[in-house]
Amino acid sequence: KDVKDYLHLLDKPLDEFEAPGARNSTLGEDALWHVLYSLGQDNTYLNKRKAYWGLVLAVRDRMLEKWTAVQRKYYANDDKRLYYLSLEFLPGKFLRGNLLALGLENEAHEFLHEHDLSLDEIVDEECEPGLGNGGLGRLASCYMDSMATLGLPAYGYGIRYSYGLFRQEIRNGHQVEQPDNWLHEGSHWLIPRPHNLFPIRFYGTVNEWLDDDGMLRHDWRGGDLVMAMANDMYVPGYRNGHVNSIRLWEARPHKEFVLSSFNAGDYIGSVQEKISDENISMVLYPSDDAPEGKTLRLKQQYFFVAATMRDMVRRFKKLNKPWDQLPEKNVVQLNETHPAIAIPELMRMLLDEELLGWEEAWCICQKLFAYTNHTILPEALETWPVKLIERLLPRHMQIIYEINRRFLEEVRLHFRDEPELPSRVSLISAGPEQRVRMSHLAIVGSFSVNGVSSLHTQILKDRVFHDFIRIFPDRFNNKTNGITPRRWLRQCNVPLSWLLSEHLGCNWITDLTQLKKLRELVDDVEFRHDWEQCRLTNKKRLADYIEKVNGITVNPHSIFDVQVKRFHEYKRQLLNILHIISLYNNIRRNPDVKMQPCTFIFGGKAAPSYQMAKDIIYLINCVARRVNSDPHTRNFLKVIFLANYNVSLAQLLVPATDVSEQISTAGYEASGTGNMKFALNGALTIGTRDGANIEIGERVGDGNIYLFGLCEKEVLALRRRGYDPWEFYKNDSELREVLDMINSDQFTPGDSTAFSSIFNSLLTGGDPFMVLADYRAYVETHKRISHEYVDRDLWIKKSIMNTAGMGYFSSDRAVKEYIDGIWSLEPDV
Ligand code: BZD
Repeated sequence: KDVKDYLHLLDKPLDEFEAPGARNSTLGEDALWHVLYSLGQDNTYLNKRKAYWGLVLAVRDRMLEKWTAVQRKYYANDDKRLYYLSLEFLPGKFLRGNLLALGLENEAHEFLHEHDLSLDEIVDEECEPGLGNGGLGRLASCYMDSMATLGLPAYGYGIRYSYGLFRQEIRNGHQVEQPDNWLHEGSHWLIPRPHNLFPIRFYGTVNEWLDDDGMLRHDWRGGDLVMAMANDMYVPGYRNGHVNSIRLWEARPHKEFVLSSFNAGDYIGSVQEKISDENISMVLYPSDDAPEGKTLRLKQQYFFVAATMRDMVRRFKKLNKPWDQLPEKNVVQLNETHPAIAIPELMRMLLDEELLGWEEAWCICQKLFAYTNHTILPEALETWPVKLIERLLPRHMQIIYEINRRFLEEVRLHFRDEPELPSRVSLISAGPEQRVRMSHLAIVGSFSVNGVSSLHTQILKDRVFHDFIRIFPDRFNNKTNGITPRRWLRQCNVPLSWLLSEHLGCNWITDLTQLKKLRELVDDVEFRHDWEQCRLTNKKRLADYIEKVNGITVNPHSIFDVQVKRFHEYKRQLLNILHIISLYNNIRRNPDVKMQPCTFIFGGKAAPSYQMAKDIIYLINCVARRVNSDPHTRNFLKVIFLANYNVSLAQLLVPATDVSEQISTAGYEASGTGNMKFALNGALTIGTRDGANIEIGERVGDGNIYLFGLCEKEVLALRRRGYDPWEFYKNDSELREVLDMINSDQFTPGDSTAFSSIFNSLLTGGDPFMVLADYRAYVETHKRISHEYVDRDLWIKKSIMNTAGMGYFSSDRAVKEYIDGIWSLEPDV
C-alpha cells in the first residue's frame, strides 16, 4: 500500500492540536519558496538536495512559530524551568521525526510525490549529528523528546561541536577513524544566535577586597576570555503544539585578532589565538565510560556550564524576584559529573558578583542542582588535578576548598567515632597528586542523586557511594531509564506501528502502557501471522542494506542475532565471538547438522585509544572473513560487521532483530537502553542479570527472556574467592579449542600473534570481566534459542509478549518520575 493511504490510521488526528488551515500556505509551497529565496536556487525543478533543504526550512518556520508562542507562555505563567545540562546529545536525523511530531508527514509525502521524489530518498540527504558517544547522549535526546511531548518548560544545554564522534571505517578488518564534519553543508536545524553571547574567563588571578560590612570579597580577573555563542536546536512535542529547544554553545574568539600582534606585523600570530579559542568547541571527546584528563576537556566543561548559568541567571533576573526564589523557579539536572563545575560556578556568581553571603548562596545551590550517575566503572569516575583547576579556574578551586572544609567539619561532628570517614568522602583525594573528585562535588552540591536502573542504584548505595548514604540518607533515588516510543517504534518500525494502531488505536504512541493489551491477542492466529510478516519485512530491508554495503547476501529467514553498542571489555563482545567460533567448529565437524541458519551482526565504535577494544573489532572481522567464505558453513552461519554504527543504523537494525545481545558482566552496565529498544520491537533478549535487563525480565516475564550467567553477587563472590580462568580452559574442551584458535594463525594466516593480547587478557591477565566463567551458560542458552526459534508459534508469541511488556520503559514514564520525584514541575498538558 502507498504510505499516504495509511498514515492517518497511525497517529492521533491533527485537529486535536491544530486546525490544518491555520497557515495559508502548504508545506510544499513554503518549501518551494525557500528553495528560491533562502537558498537562492531555481525552484522550477527540484532534485533531492533542493527538496530536502526546502522542506527543512518550511518545517523550521512552523517550529519557530510554536517555539516563540511557548516561550511567551513560560514567561506569562511564571513557570518553573528545567535546565538539562549534558556534554552530549545524540538526536539522530531530524526531518522524519519533526514531520511526524508536527503532523506534516502527509503534506510532505504529497509534495515529494508531485516532484517524483520520496521521503525515504530525501532523508538520505540528511547528515546525522553525532554529538554524543552512546547511551548517555542518546538518553538526553530521548528525555528532550518526552519533555516536549509532556509540555514541560525544559531547556537542554550542551556544546555545538564542529566535529562529532568520528566516522568509523573498516579497512582490512581494522577500525579507522575519520573526522565527522557534520556541518560541512551547514545545518538549518541549528539556528545561530550571534546576539546571545557571553564572555567566559580562563586562568587569571583572584583579588580580595573588603565590602562595606567588612566582609572579605573576591574578584576573579585577567586571564583569557573566550566568547560563548548560542545555537538553538528545536524539539517538537508529539502533536501537542509544544516546541522546546536545546541550546548548544559555540566558542568564538573574544576579539577577531590580537591587535597588538597584528599591528606589530605578526599576522599569523594574531590569528593563532583566534584559532585556539575556537578549539574549545571543535571536537567531541570520543571516550565512553573513560574520561580523558585533558585540559581542553575541562575547558569544554567549564565553557558550556558558565554560559548556561549566565543564561539561567539572565532569565531569572527578568522576573525581579529575590535570590532565594532561584530554586523555586529553576532546577538544574546534571547529566553525569561532566557539568558538575556548575556548582562552584553558581557559587562564584552569587558570592562575587551578586554579593550574597556563603550560607545563603550555598542554600540556593543545594536546592537547585540534581545529579544523575551513569556509571560505576572506577576508571570512569571523573577526577581533576587540583593543580590544573587552580591554574585554569583559580576562584573555583578556592570555592571547592571552602565547600569541602565546611562539609568535612559537619562530617566530623556527626561521625565522631569514624576518623577515617572524612578522608573517604572528601572532595579532594590525597596522594602524590591531589585531585578533585567530581562525583563527590556533585553529591554534596545537589539535593538529589539518582542511578539509572534498580540494580545500578542499589550498587551506588551499597558500594560506590556507601559512605554518602549515611551522611545524606534521603538524597539517593532511582530513575530507571526509558526510550522514546516516537523514534524507537513509531518512526523506526512503521509496519509494526500500523499493526498496533489497527488493533489498539493510536494512543500507545503517548501512553506506551497500552501495549499490555497485546497480551489478549497472542492466541489470535491471524494477528500472529501479521506480526511475523511485519518482522520479515523489516528483516528483508536490513538484508538489502547488508547486501548493498557489505556485499554479503544474508538469508532473511535466518536468526538475526545482533550486538550493537560501544566496544568495551565489560560489554563482552568477546563472549559473543567466542561462541560464534565454537558454532563454526561444530558445523564443520558435522556437515549434516540440522540447525537454524544464523546471522550474527555486530556494530559499534571503539575509543581510538582503547587498543583492546580495537583488537576485538579486528578479531570479529577476521572471524567474519573466514566464516563467510567457508563453503561448508556458508548456508548456516554469517557474521557481519556493520561499520559506523550510529542512531540511523540503529533505527534500521532494531526492528529487524530476532535476538538482542545484552551480555555485560553483571554489575557493570548501569542500565543499557539498547536492550529496551530491541525488546520494544519484539526481539528476544539473551542477557545477563545486569542493569535494566533485570527489570525487562520482570516485565516481559521469565519465559520470554533468556537470562544466563553469574549475577552481580556471584561475580563479587567469585572474585573474592579467587577466580582462575585456567580452570575453565582446562575443563571445557570446546572452549579450549576456540581459545587455542585465537592464539594461532587460524584467522590471520601467517600471523599467529595477532590476537595474543586477547588470549593473554583472558588467561594470564585473569579475565577481569569473567568471559570464561559465563561461557558455558551462554553457549547452552544459545542452543535453547536456536531450538525454540524453529517453533514459530512459540517464538512469535514470545515476541509479542516482549512488546506487550515494554510499556514501562517509555521515556515518558521516566521523565514523569523525574518530574514527581526530583523536579517538582508542572507539565503543560
Ligand atoms: O549511560 C551509559 C551507561 O554505560 C549505560 O549503561 C546507560 O544506559 C547510559 C544511560 O544512562 N554511560 C555512558 O554512556 N557514558 C558514561 O557514563 C560516561 C562516563 C564518563 C565519561 C564519558 C561517558
